[in-house]
Amino acid sequence: MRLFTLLLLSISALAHAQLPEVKDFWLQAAPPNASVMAAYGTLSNTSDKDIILVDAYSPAFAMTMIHQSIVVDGVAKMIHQDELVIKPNDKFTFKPGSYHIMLMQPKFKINKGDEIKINLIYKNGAQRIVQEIWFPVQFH
Ligand SMILES: [Cu+2]
Repeated sequence: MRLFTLLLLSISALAHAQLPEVKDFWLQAAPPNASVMAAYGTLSNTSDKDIILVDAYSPAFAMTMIHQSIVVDGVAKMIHQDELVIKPNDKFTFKPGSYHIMLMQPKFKINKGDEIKINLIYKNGAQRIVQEIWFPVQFH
């Protein structure tokens, strides 16, 4: 079923718009009962058009947001990102202390070695395109 869905998504994606290549995604393993986790990885734009990431959603969490961590006057803050633009032949990396996919309120216990799904949502004109990715929970 999962393979079938992926194939279907790949085919429809090719027909409509280019999706980035997804590389090295991982979810930082957290202590039991942690209410907040973060995912990291790289999106590569191998197309000749901008790719615009506007949202993310994981069925394993109550809320998902795209954030950038910054430090202002010695205070750490997280800034919500409305859209991230990946230029043609460029890549974008989510990494600790910088951009991350913030995952809040897990719906079940998430352990090291689990595979978690996130849907990345891209904007293509008025259209929204979904890219479903699976990646491991691990310590880095
Ligand atoms: Cu955050």
